[in-house]
Amino acid sequence: MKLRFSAASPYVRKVMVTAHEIGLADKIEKVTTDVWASTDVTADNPLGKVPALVLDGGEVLFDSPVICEYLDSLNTGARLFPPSGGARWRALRQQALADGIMDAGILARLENNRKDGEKSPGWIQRQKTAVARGLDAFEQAAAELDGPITIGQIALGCAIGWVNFRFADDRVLDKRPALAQWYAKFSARPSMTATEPRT
Ligand SMILES: N[C@@H](CCC(=O)N[C@@H](CS)C(=O)NCC(=O)O)C(=O)O
Repeated sequence: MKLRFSAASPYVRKVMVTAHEIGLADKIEKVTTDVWASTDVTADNPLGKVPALVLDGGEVLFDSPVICEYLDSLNTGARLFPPSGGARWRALRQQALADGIMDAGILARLENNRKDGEKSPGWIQRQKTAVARGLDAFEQAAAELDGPITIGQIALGCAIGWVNFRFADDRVLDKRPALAQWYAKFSARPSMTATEPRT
């Protein structure tokens, strides 16, 4: 399998953490792709985004929730996507919220990178407030993070890791003690230490 890869992308990291957790990381060939310069990523993903996973038969999967669920279908151990019931909807909701934190954080960062005079402080604030509310929701429901690892926890670990990487000065865990405690443990997993974000 070939993965359109960026070492800074939290969505790509979700895929790689998932692959490590189920022992498939060495089956994935990384194709490093700069989405802002690439001329051929759209051949694999019409949206021009990473991650995209090219299967051995040539079929392409995107985006990160679809790729992670595909990898989990190859998993011979305990499922990262609980198959049914309340556990499934909880994990999917957690994944949606964590992915939304990434989405809002990236929108804030892209806007902030625009030239002075072109950027909208109000838009940046709106997105950063969404990040903060998302993290607050996880803080309030931190007890739900106990239990076997799921895609919800993986997505949250990657979201927090990315926010810490790109917005280190915000120190988002300082005022969220339950989340800080959970993240200290989760980020020590080999799947997380092997995939730390890099520019
Ligand atoms: N919903 C997608 C989001 C993927 C995404 O936004 N990736 C970023 C890199 S972190 C990207 O490729 N951006 C390029 C663009 O927006 O044109 C997923 O979960 O995979």
